[in-house]
Formats: sequence, structure tokens, C-alpha cells
Amino acid sequence: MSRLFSPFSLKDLTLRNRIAVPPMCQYSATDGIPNEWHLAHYTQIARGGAGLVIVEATAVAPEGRITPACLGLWNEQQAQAHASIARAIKQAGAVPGIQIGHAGRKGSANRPWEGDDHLVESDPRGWTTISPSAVAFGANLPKVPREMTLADIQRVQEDFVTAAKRALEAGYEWLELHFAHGYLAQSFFSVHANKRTDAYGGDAQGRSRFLLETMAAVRKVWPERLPFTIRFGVIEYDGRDEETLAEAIALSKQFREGGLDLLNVSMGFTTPAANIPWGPAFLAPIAERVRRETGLPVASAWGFGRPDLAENAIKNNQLDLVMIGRAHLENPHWPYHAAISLGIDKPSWVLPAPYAHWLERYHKL
Ligand code: 8OZ
Repeated sequence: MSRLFSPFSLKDLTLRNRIAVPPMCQYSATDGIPNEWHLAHYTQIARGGAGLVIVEATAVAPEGRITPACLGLWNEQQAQAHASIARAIKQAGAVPGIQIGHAGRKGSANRPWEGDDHLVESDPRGWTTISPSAVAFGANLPKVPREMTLADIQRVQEDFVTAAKRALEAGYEWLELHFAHGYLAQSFFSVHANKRTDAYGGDAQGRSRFLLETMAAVRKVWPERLPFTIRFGVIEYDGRDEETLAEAIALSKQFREGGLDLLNVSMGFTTPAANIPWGPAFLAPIAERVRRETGLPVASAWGFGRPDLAENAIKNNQLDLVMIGRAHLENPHWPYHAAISLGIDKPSWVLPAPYAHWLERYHKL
């Protein structure tokens, strides 16, 4: 019996299996509006059979985008276009999710395939980035951000709340706050990015404040019946890993007490000096520790694209959901591929009928 293909219930939803598609930026929007690219991409992946499809990092404000081509949810036109994406994912049998976030000092950047660096100062598409402190990420992202005022903090938190309301109206049923990968929220938590001396900096409690307040504000407007989740970088691989993990686990417990339903465990990416031990399922033991110490259900990504690794992560109680990202880009029918590889009797059962019948009828020819 495959555990990967067992259903997963959270709040009032049941996912058809433990396979989730993590947010993957497409850098293909104009003015933050989802278009035909996004519709085809998300429809195709949802038809592949995953239980959950989370739409890519979607900015809560224009200056919250990573690049000028990132998605947004700061106006009604964007919300209407998002409704088509949410509907298509749901019609394909997957739960439609969305990740909302703010890029902070990593914003105002070129697409990865057009330089992956900051836009030059004179580029009219660019903007002044904001961050807890006026400290640049460095390396490919040298631009020094403007230190946020208390009014900036309040405004961004209100933007998160408004975007969450729009996500709900658009038909998304699973919300993920982007508190990872060196963007704004992760920067508040990070000793590398946050040098503030006020209530939003300093010790772990101060560095956690922006994240806790933002979560609490959004929690109030997101319905209890639907999953409310966070993607959070719990480790940097910067040599300070035990402290970061302990602080991250303590904060995740507070997230849980504040009404969080699941944590998507990832990395901090707040310093270019990290030394990440990339490898198959390398985050599984970290996620398992977070799961055990916080009591939260967890998901994780990065290197679970081999079906046996995905199956084992669930079977060994390391993860509740496995995020399969890049493998879905290589093969939008990854769940079918996984079902064959795991020896499931009728692998075509994960496919829509118009595909399944062809594959079943001529399977043995
Ligand atoms: C993985 C690594 C770095 C950045 C995101 C674009 O989280 C990213 C990202 C993902 O939105």
C-alpha cells in the first residue's frame, strides 16, 4: 500500500494524495496579472494528479515582487485573473493553493534567465526595495534597501491581509504565507538581514515579531475551515544552524498556537555565504525534527523527485505532504510516473479519463 497515494485531510479539505506542487515562479506576468501562460501551466500540472497545486509567489504590493514579471494580488484585475487559475486547478481535481509574499531586498530584480541580478538604477521598471535594515543581500543582489519605518511595517501587514482576502475571493482554498527564501519576512527573522534596535529586531523574540504579527493579522481574515500555512526557512547552512533551528522551532510553536495548520519547511537563503548540502531528500531529517518538536504537520521540497524518496518520506513519518516541483516541470504527469514506479496496480487512475482510457486500453500492446 502506497502512503504517497493515500489521502490527506486538513481542516475541511481532503487532498487526493500526498503529492503537492510547491510554488514555482514563472516570471511571465505583466503588471502582476496571470495570463494564458499561467492558465496552461497550472491546468496542465493539476491534471497530472497531484493533491495540491500552490500557485507561485504572488506579491501583496507592487514593490513586493521579485521581478517586474512576478504575479500580484494587490488589485481586482489580478484577482479576477487568479479566479480562472483557481477554478482550473479545482476542476482538475487538485486543491487550488496560493503563496502570498513580499520580496523585500531581493526585489526589483531581473528574471533568472536575464541576469538574476538587480535591475540597474536607471531602469524604469525598477523600484526602491525595503527591508528591516539598510543591509544588502550581496553577491548578485548588491542594492542596499531602505530601512522600513513602523508605518512601512504596518502597511505591508495590511497588504498581506488584503491579498489574503482577494485570494479567498478568487477561489483559492489553501493559503501559504511566504516567510522563506530571504524575502521580507525571512529577512526580519534573520540575523544577517535584521540589524534593528527597536521591537522588530534584536533577540529572537524581536526578530520574530513581524512574522507573528503578520500571521495573526491574516489568520483573522482566512476562514477556519481552510488550511492556513506558512513556508519558512528554518535553517541557513551558515554555520549557525543549531541556533537558527532552535529559534525557528520556537517560533513555529507560536505559529501553531496562533492557528497555523501546516508548515512548509525550507531554507533561509538570507546570506550568499551559505553552504547548502544539496542532495536527494536532504531536508527530510530537518523537516522531521520540526514536525516532531512542534507537533505541526509538515511539507518539504527540494530533492524528493524520485518516487521512492517521496514514498519513504511519508512512510517514515518525516513529512505529511511531499512537494514535487522541478520533477513536475520535467513531467507534468509525474504522479502517473510515480504510480508505475511504485508498482501501483492501476497507475492510470491518477490521470483524467481522456488520458487514462488510452493508456489503459493499449497498455499491453
Ligand atoms: C527557491 C530558491 C530561491 C528563490 C521563491 C523564487 O521562493 C523563489 C525562490 C525559490 O519565490
